[in-house]
Amino acid sequence: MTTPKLARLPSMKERVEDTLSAHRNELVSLLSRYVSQGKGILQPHHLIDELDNIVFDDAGKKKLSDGPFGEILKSAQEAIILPPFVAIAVRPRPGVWEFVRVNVYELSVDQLTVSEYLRFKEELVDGQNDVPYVLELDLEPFNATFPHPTRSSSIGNGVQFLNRHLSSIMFRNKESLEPLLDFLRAHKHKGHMLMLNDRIQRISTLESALTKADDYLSKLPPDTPYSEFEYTLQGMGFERGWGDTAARVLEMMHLLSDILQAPDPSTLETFLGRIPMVFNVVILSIHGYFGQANVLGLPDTGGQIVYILDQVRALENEMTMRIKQQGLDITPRILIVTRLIPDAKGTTCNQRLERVSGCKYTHILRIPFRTELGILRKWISRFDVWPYLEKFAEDSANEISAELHGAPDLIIGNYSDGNLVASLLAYKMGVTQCTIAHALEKTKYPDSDIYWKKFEDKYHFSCQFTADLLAMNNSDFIITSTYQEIAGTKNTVGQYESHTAFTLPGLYRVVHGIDVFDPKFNIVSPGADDSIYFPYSDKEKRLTSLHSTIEKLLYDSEQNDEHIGILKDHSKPIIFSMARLDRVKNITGLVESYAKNPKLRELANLAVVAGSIDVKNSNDREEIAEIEKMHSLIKQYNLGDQIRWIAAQTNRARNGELYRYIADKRGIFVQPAFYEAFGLTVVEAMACGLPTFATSHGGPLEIIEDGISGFHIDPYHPDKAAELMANFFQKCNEDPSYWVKISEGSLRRIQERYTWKIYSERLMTLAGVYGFWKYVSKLERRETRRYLEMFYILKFRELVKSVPLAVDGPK
Ligand code: UDP
Ligand code: LCN
Repeated sequence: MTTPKLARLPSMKERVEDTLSAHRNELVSLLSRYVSQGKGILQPHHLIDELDNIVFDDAGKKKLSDGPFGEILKSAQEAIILPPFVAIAVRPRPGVWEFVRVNVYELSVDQLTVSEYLRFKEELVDGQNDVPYVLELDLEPFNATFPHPTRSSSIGNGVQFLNRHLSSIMFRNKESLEPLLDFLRAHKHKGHMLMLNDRIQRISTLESALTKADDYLSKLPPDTPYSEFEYTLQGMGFERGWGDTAARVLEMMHLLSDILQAPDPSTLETFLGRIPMVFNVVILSIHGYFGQANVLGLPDTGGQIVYILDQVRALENEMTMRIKQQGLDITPRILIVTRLIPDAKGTTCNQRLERVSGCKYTHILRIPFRTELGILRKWISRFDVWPYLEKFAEDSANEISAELHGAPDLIIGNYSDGNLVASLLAYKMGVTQCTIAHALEKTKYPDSDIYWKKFEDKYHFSCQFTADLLAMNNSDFIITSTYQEIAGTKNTVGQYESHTAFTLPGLYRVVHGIDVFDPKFNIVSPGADDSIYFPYSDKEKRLTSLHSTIEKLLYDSEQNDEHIGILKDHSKPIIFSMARLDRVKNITGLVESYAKNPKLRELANLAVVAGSIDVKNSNDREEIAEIEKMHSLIKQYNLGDQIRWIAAQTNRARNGELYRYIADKRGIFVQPAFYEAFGLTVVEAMACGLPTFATSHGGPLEIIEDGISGFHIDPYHPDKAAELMANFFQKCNEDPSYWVKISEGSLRRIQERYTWKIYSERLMTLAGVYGFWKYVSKLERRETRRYLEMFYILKFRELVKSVPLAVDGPK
């Protein structure tokens, strides 16, 4: 019998060549149109649009678009045009890339490697350049032996994959269980052994000790406290950490027995998640005003702070509960380490230590930016912090050790600056590192890699992208709020994915910067504090006492620094938006699209909470430009009696009630950003039951199910977005139950997916599994880390020198 041969899929090159022979004229006509546009980058919609423009009969076009080349075009992410060449970056599915180049004059086709493609792309900037040695960052060889999933749908489920790998490969025989035994014997707290003592040296001893303990414990009443059998268990080789009662100890021991006999992924995850490993956590969030009051909406001060303050409350509860259930009498500690800003503008950001309200064991520890010139007194933009971070990391290491009387067990970095410092600290202290990006800037600014020099003065992306690469590779695990943050969607590139391969001409070329299939990636979404963001229909909890100040904010006729504009007709529903007044948030875009749609202006009013109203109150360059634009739009479109512009609001409880007040009036929330990494306001509005229209560029695409729990809008098609809103209001006028239907859809979505309880359970489990993985992947990825260290020293430190130090004005 002959074995049937598997048909080989045609390569990209073959597919283009096949099309060239089958539809030569059509393809040449299309490619010539690309080339005629001259040197440059074409975006996916340009590529497809040109297909419609070729002068061929419909059948010819259809053949081309349905054929193999059409498939390539549909998954093309960009094309580089350097006549006579067209090079196309094709992404058949999330995380998978191929590159092909056609010479349109000679009709020849090449398949390119990443490196060749990037080199070709560099010609856009550098012209033809034959330098044979360009620095390439390539992390692939270090990760080649690590296990990876291959399906795009597995991306972001790292821990499940790792558990499957560990239970099938690592624990396949008795010898391979040794690392688990070593790991259990390694647990100590302040010099006291936890889990196992010296009596258990071998797997076989562990097995028999577990049997003995089982016999003994199953005869005790299940709620017998640990202290009553502590000495007996100690004699068998067990120390504290298994549980607080006989029942819980037994349960934990059964999990281990099961793993020793026949490990399965979910038992392993539960067991590792319950081992006492995390008592002290350090969370780094450096830039901005990190405070508990009067800070939100200030420049660079937004969701990250809300996220962390909610996160620590949930985490402290989870840690306290787990430690108690582990039968330990240990007080957890969480330190949020941030920048101390002496000129604190009426906030507490000039205090060294501040307890977090609602927490017992969590503090904000502030450390100033220091240089040879002394301490920096003023706030500076997150784009300018790079020269301060190394010293900040050193100072933090000392202060953290003093506060915790030792090293933490887990370090969590936030945003590019926090993640870089987390990498320096975790490397130095040998601690498990978790990375949270919140927003990677690269995807927010199109072509900010290839044309990085254009952005450099304002944004210093050369430092930021380098820091991001260092941190994401140094980290033991990465938490993201959505799938798209890692690997995008079928048609769009993910934030992490955009760091896979790119080039910074003149600096270095990244050929394998990150692998989105790496099992270090996990989607763990944040929630919204349910004591502040609860449904408008929850009558008992409503903060009606705040309604008079809310009404003043919205309708008071006084025009001042806190609000301008008037909502003349109080009976109309309100279109509401709230964001920092950054360019990317596109609040001005919303105002313009509202202004241009008479039907929408007729049906609803517009109220936005954003930034400052007077440029005098801002020292942020982007915010100042947006403030000026807001004023000019209001004037140009004569919006004075249909818009209310309210300055940044820092009172969270009142903001919560404001969302609900808007819901009472059957309004909507709009998030119009050009790009939103996640979008906490979207979750907040939905948690209050306010129908939400949010950008399809970024996280909200995943948070909202279009037409069910809200609506997607495209900020690049503002007229369509305005029309969608107008139609919504019209439909609600005809049938008021439609508003309720969408409102209920939003509430359901939040309860199912976006809660802090789910988040904190997951995070603690991940800390356990990755702590174990770090321990058993023996070399602790040391090769990668040494390579990254070299890159840090040779490249990052040099780049930082080009960022000017800030100068404090007169006091
Ligand atoms: N926020 C606020 N007052 C403002 C603007 C924003 O309290 O004037 C809060 C908002 O409620 C949300 C956070 O700041 O909790 C913004 O988070 P989001 O994720 O929407 O955006 P980011 O600012 O992090 O980019
Ligand atoms: C930063 C952002 O830009 C937002 O999209 C996120 O919601 C926020 O951080 C919290 O992660």
